[in-house]
Amino acid sequence: MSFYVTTPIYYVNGEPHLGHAYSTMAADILARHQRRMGEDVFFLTGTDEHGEPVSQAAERQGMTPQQLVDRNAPRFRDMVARVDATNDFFIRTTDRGHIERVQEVITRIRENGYVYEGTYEGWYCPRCADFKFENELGPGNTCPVHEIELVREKEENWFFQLSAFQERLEELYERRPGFVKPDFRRNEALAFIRQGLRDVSLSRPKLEWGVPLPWAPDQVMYVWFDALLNYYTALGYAREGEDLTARYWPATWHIIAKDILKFHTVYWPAFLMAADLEPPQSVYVHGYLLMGEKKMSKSLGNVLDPFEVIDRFGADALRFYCFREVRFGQDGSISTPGFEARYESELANDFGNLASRTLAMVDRYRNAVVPDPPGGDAAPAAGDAALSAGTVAPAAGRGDPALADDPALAGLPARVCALLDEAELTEALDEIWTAVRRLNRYVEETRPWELAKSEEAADAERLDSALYSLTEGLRVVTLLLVPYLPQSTERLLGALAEPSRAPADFGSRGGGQRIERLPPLFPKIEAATPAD
Ligand code: ME8
Repeated sequence: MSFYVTTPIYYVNGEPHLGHAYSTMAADILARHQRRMGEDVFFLTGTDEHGEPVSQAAERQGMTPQQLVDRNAPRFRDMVARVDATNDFFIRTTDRGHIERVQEVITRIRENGYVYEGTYEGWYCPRCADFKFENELGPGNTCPVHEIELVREKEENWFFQLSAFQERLEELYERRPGFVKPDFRRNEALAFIRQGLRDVSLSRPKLEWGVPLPWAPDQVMYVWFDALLNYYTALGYAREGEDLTARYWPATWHIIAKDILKFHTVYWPAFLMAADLEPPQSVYVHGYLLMGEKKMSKSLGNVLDPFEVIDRFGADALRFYCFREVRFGQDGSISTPGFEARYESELANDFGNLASRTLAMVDRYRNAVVPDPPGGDAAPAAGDAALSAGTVAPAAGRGDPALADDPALAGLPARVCALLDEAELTEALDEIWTAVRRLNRYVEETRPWELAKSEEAADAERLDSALYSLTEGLRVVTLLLVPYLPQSTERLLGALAEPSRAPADFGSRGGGQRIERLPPLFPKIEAATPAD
């Protein structure tokens, strides 16, 4: 099966900030998850480089728009690499391949009869690059997003006949209840459609920086249609000499935030239908990361720099924090003290300690060799089978039923994978964390250090069982955490002598493998920042 996930393409006239990193990390977690399930994955991100804000910024800085975008696009590419995203391509809307395909699609839409010439008058926000309806305006004709006064614009241009798609969009929403997630966002999109759709302008006459309309090259395409098409055009030229469209289209997930809901859940599917193309399978609309009460954004000037956070805590910690602290799909506040608290209590203490104490005990009490599960490989226990995903190889080992049958661990891989298939990034992480904490409690309950002192044969067997079960539990939670914590789990899986990656093997292993001890996966904050 193929799996295609995208992020928004970011406006190249600003600096990349944590909001951009957030959507990129979310899409990356989904891409890594599907790859480790053995799927054929394509992951796209990139930059939105046309439109008025870019040409205005270039003019202010005394350079051409092309110079400005060539200077800024690498900053976004760098952000993507720094958060450890494994994108398969980075699209820029100034790519030749993109421009040619945009012109092909728009020509088809015109041939299909959905484009006409007319006059447009309305309130225009240059930062949103969007005309606002009267009922969308803030007090005093302001933009509700950017809190700036809007200008009334009147212009001759070409229109896209969005109104022709009202019924087909309603049908699409009816037929595919999961088209937009979470549900409350689906309801919002559907309410917008049911209000009645008006045609939208397809081109801007006063701008030069954009994709020229093939039949009227004095006008450039409205930047939103140019930008939305990136999800489709990239597949045509991302691999030289190969067209990936049939392999990956329609996209499985578009990951976006709520600010661009209307474009992705109303305009975009209609635009695709107008070109006889399939709409995407689903759009996940996440919330805003807030600093205090406000949306974090460049124009509001309250940006948290992801690069600083990564320098200080590492990319894994940032990836973990964002999806643990803020429920994916909802708005939520983030802060530096919040980072520090979660880092210490959850990464360093819960997970880091579980890993180091498990490795240390196997090393000390069993010469670094994971004991065989009591009873050998022959007869898998019911609880042990429940620990596996259900779709994977039959269980080989036989762990302590006190752990394997515990609701926190029984069936865990299947539950986590099902949540990740639905892009429920926070719920999946909650499940894993409950298991991490259960494993730590298991150490306290079994007290291996006391069993190790005993001369009794039964205690030696208990110690084998406890160490086997603990190592096996740690191996499973580590495999499950791979998409969130790619660097530290790679080190830990190496130390656990776990060979499986894609597909990950959640079915339980026997014993006999030699482990290695590791320095702390998440060093104390003071130690991580000697310069402070
Ligand atoms: O809108 N919290 O680009 P953009 C969470 N080019 N996510 C945030 C965020 C925040 N505080 N701030 C930004 C555009 N984002 C268009 C998109 S797509 C065809 C064209 C993320 O640079 C979030 O994904 O303004 C949001 O939708 C996106 O950045 C907007 O990025």
